[in-house]
Amino acid sequence: MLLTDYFRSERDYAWDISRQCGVRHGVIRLPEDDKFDLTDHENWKTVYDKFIDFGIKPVVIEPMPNCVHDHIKAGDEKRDECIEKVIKMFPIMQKLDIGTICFNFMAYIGWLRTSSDIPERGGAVVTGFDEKDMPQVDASISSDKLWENYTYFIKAVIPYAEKYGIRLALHPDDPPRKNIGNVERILISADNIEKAVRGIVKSDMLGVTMCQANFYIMGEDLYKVIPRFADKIFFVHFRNTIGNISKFRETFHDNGSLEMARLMKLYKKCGIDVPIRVDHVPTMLGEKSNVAGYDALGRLFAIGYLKGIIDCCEQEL
Ligand SMILES: [Mn+2]
Repeated sequence: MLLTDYFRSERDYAWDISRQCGVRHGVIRLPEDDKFDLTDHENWKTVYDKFIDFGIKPVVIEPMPNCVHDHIKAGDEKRDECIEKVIKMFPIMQKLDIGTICFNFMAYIGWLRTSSDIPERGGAVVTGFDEKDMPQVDASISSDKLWENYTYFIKAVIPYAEKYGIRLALHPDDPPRKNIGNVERILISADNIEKAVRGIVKSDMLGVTMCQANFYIMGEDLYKVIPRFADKIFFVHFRNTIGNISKFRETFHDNGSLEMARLMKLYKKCGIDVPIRVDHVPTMLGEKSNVAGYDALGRLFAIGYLKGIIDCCEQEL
């Protein structure tokens, strides 16, 4: 497994935490201001060089930038020009040797939690979801329309992903519920994800981000799902959780329902050797939360824990 971490494009405290923990490869979020042109190599190079100078080699783009992806998911009048922009990202990524992009297909609402101050071990706090507290949503889209928009997008971009050798790693919906109000969701079961990555086009460039906790919350058996998608897992979100589709919360990486070391052994047994990063960490004592789930101290523990498990699985006696 290739140890990575998630980096915003402007240097912050988390950059130093990761670098000091020994992370050398980055999952990077591209700048979201209007000045950044997704289709311009020089714009990318400026961001890329900042990471290289810091000692981090970018290997994954996450997420697909919302400025283009939102229109593609909604299938609105800007969809085609946005797809053109996505296609123009691929040769730039190839030149910079960034081989993977993580994308989702949740329209209008991204990952959703209903609270961010649930007590975890020793007074740390985590985010969680409870269907009783589901927010009101103004937007509306049907699952049929989403499948149609997904199919349109995949058919348009896969030939170029193949031409430039870019792997598209589809992230499951979070939470993987049938709907949030009138916004339906489609990537909510292993069968639906199978259909999305094998049933529409056949391509070695189309696969899955194995966000472990989401598959668990779907009610899937990870010990079946990971082998089933072995050839399609392009990227792993190493995440733990407690609960079910109605009510769940994040945990410290060693304190949830998923058996993290066993899962790592399973990836190895299945020959899965891809970028991996920790996901959704607790906010710890004294930390002012910048983005709940993505604070620095929780990552410090999570990265060390992940690194230890990787070493333990890779070093033979
Ligand atoms: Mn995830």
